[in-house]
Amino acid sequence: MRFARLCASWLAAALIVAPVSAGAEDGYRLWLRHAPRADAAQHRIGPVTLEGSDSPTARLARDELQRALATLFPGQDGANGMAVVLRRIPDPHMREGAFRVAPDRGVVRITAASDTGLLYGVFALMRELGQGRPIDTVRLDEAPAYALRMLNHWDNPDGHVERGYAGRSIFDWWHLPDRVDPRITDYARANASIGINGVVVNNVNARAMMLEPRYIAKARALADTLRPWGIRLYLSARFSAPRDIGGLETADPLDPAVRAWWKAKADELYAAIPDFGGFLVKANSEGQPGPQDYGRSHADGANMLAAAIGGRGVVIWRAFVYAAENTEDRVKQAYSEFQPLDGSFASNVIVQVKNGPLDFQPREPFHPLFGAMPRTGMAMELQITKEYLGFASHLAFLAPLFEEVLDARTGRGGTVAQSVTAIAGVANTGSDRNWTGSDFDQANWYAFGRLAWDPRLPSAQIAREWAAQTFSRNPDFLRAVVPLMLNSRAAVVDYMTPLGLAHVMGTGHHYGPAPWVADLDRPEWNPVYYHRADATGIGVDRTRTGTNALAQYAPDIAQQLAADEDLLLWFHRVPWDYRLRSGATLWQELPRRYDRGVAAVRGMAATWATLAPHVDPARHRSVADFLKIQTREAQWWRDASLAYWMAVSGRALPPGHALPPHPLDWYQAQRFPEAPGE
Ligand code: BDP
Repeated sequence: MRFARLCASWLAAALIVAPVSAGAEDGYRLWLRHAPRADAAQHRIGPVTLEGSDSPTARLARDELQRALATLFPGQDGANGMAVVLRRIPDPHMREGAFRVAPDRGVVRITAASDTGLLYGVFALMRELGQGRPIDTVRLDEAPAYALRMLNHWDNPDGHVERGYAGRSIFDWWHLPDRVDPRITDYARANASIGINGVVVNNVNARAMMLEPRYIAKARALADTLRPWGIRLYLSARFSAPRDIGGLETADPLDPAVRAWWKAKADELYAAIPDFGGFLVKANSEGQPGPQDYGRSHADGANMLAAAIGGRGVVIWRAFVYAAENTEDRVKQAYSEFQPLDGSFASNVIVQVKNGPLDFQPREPFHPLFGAMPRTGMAMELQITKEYLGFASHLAFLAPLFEEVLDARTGRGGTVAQSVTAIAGVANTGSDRNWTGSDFDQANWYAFGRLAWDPRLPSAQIAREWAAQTFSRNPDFLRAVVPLMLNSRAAVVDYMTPLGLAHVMGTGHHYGPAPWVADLDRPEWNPVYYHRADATGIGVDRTRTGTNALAQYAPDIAQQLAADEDLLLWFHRVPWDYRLRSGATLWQELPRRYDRGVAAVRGMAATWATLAPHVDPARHRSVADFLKIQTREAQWWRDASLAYWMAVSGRALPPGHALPPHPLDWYQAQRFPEAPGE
């Protein structure tokens, strides 16, 4: 009898896992694989029940947990096991999305004041179980640090993704609204599992077309699919839309007809999508139209849209601005333009600032606007897609980069994390089967969501959580892979942009090294603008004797930044024989850093090779192949950069460093017009 029941439940469980385990691992299931636990037989898991709500979201939460438990603990028949009760409770003190998980007299209780909170509670419990925790020891009491945790997709309506390295857009605009790709549900579920609750579905370099009725119908179908997962849809809006598609002569934000057009457009959007999140706007930046075309300020433009949206949503206005006519140091321009506007933005405007003052480089100081606009709602924008960090083929775990900026003290009362009310990440998803182009880039999507939920989470914890759920919870595996991940971004800094160098990538596509480029139209498009190397020295003087960008920081922070040798060439111009605190000269230290970066990548590849016993062959192979590419490209970065620094400085390499195998003009002659993402 006992045996028969065991067989029956084994069979039931096998049926549940069969469709998943039958195919090879291809990364599609991300960190939500719920691989069966080796200790499954030692646990008795009971049924999952739902109390206090029967909404689509609450039912999703229950079903999600039921399915996960059946996969994590195969062979359970539900009898005499630890039951899980999801219960919505009226608690005005619980923030939206907050939840508690606690064992209580033989059951596990997940409680929340909203259905989305229940859903997050379920995913949080699954995360713990996925790492091997016993169900009756899980105790969680969490609330999100930010109300807005958003992805920004730079996806175009034709399916191309700007700076996308994972295939085409996942949004199949052409077939919407009639066909909503089932993948959108899986995408929403993955986002919900890490707490992401807002999605801007189109590129900041926006087409006005996205606001036409035909596209509003498409957006509505997407919004309907995202909604049960607690996700609101937002649109990037082109500022000149009243002219482009509205038949008006002007897009002047103070013109009554323009204001009326946007108000009617917002009403039309809310009629179709009652929980529409609002607009994201890139204005007067890199050729995009904006209020300055009419002599108006960023605040005039943002406030006009904010009035159209009203209390229904927000306007997210980007501070990524720099102008061709402006001779001011590019890294100073956003602060110069926006800081004086503090206090003049409407309450439903959020100013979105990139993590650093330049542009998503492997390493930058934090943006001086953080903490400098206390009367303005601020968001931080991070780039999850690796435009400047080796695309999808380089393994670079970005949590340490995100953590570095979140934890930075602004000197104006608190950290960067404390100075913002929202977090946005430029998405790295695409139509590739594994979503992000490479398996390890899934970790950056995951890390973004986890840090937007709780910016105090240590990178090491995030790496461990992700790797255990995605690959294997074997302790030997985790002991090797977590440090590999944690050191990977520093390796990229070493082989691409050591000691505060920046923006030395190939023109346009940003693939590979090109520090020599000096012939582009705008001065600040040229890598030479960012290092100014010649026979006498290298680096940009951003102290008082130079552009004085340092003065945009609080005085004690400016002092610290000025003393940070890892940012040496960002803030200072120094002779090649400049002596570092270690006693080495700059010319001795530079090749050491490049070599250290290349060696680190070789080390990563060697470590990964030893992990084959823990990872399924398909994914192991794919990561190993990418590491081969990364090893070759890290070497290329090192060789090309050193060949160029040798030429401009007129110096031979210090002893102990191999000569680049090719002359400089060989590196300069490389062309990659087909590089992805541009
Ligand atoms: C740069 C990208 C460009 C984006 C721009 C932006 O190269 O494709 O449009 O940022 O953030 O990093 O607007």
